[in-house]
Amino acid sequence: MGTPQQQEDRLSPPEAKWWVDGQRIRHKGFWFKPEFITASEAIRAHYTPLPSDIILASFPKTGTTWLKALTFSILRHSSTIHDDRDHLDNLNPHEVVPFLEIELFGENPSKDTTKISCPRVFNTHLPLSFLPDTVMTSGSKVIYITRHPADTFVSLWHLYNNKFGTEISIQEAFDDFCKGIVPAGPYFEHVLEFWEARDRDGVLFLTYEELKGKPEENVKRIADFLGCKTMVEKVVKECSFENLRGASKETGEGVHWSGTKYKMFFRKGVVGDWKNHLTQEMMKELEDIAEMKWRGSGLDLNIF
Ligand code: PAP
Repeated sequence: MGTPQQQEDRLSPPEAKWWVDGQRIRHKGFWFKPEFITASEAIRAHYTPLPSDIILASFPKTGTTWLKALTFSILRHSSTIHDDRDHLDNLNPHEVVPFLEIELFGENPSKDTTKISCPRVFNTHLPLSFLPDTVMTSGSKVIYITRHPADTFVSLWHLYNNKFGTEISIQEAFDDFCKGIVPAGPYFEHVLEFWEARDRDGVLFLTYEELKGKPEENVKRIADFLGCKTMVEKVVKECSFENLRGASKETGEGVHWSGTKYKMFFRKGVVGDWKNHLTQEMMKELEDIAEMKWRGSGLDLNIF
């Protein structure tokens, strides 16, 4: 018989090609490039979270870059945690916070992270169930950011159109998003895993929409969670969409490990852009999936 996932995997082969950039494998219910699955196993085997670690977790296109910038800036302008981090004027947020599954354990499966100065700030697109259990018991802090699924999808679709210089059919891309065959997908399960952990000590669950709506209040919330007294207004300004986008233009054609030019991480930065791209039927389909997968959990992200 096996687990429901094993039964499902027997019915449909756990391998797929996603849009334009190659093979994906389903592992424990989530779709990843094979190398990320290997890296996630290395993380579980070799990463020992410290109580001072800060882990920024997210599904792609939900506010990762912004959260990296904010955390970096909060620490830099903190009067309670000594930190001599460089300036975001010169660096893209992706250069200052490494991905656990890429720059660290992706490049070297037995990476020695003990040399990194504390507080160590890491980022991941892995689901909670792929991380070591000790992430939740070591006293380290996990901040999860998420975003309305329709805006997440639209942001992802634009990124891939830009990156590959092609117009991917929005309907086909949307169907894959709904099926969950996107990097780190399915989106709905990814969000649900962290939502279910939201009340645990050391977890902060945050939304892109909250940050856009009340940036000062939410930067303070992050700083309090990290135990920092910081210069809230300065952080908000330094990490504003306009400021980071402007800095990314000045740093030129820098390219992220994924082949994405740094400036592509700053497209529009608004809430509700999905209304310019999705039909009412598409939105209804997302609502139905959310209703089915999140029913009874209390999670709704203002979808209903
Ligand atoms: P990633 O997972 O590839 O790193 P991520 O940073 O999570 O991407 O998401 C990018 C989105 O955040 C983009 O949204 P859009 O396509 O709808 O415009 C990007 O514009 C937005 N974004 C990046 N920085 C900021 C910021 N400082 N303020 C608001 N939105 C931002």
